[in-house]
Amino acid sequence: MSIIERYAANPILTKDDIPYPVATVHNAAVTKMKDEYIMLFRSHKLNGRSIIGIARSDDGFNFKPGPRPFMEPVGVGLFSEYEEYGVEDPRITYIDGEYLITYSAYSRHGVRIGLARTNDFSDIERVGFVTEADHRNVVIFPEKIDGMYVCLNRPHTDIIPWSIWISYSPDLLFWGRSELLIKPLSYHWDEMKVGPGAPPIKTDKGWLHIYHGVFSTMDGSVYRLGVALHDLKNPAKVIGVADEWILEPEKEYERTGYVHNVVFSCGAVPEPDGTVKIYWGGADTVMCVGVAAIADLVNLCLEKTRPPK
Ligand code: M1P
Repeated sequence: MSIIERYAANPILTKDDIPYPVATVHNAAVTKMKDEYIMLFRSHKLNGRSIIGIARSDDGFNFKPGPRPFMEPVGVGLFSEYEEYGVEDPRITYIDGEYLITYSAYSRHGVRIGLARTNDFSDIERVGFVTEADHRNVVIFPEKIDGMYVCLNRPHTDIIPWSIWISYSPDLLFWGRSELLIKPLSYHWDEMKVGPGAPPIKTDKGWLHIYHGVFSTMDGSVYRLGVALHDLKNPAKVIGVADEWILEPEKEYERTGYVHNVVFSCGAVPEPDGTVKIYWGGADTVMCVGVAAIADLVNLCLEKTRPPK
């Protein structure tokens, strides 16, 4: 039996549900605002560039998309220069009474991470860029630790493999004290690259972090999901990285699409009953959800581990 139970009616959102023209609906952040689930999803427009849409749900499974995109590249100022090619792969963190949204901003200068904030998902304010090029996959912890904001991130580099780093900030804009935490492992399902997935979830055993790992094959790359556990007081201390993946492309809607063989998560919602709803893009084309017991994911990190680096 799989550690994540796929929702029987997956995919939960596709391009056919969206009331404006898009080619894909994938890699969505999801959060809860009071009792409502808010999803921010990435879509390729018909010119191949990405925008971010919004959808809402009462139960976390049935989502109704909004009538228009939520975030598109802006046309003026600093943001226009760095978002020119599109905005992608949002993550949402609720902290200090507001929702922070990190997203990949693409331009002729590469990819870097933008930060926006909102109180209610009706308006957003763009705050700034929190990395230079080339970075992707920034997830912010939902609590300050020792007075500092904390994030996991993933620089691109050809010198070391794409790895998961941690950084700290006093004000959300200036980040530093960076350290490499988790590297791809040779001849392992994540040997090509790893990257932060959903913002970490607080458990009594540590911060549970769902990440993605990539394996290169003669038939292209395969994207899977894994889990790691970070110390609650010092998240730079990795308590355990599970040796086995928790989800791989198995269903037709994960194996075939815009990019084959991809499951990619940008969001997970912990529930009061000890389960977590994990959201992932299937084949960079559709949105899916599954449910896991948080204790099972934590135990996997503690009982079947591989070295973090
Ligand atoms: O096509 C699979 C994924 O490829 C990239 O992922 P990464 O950040 O690991 O390089 C991104 O383009 C991601 O959006 C996409 O799902």
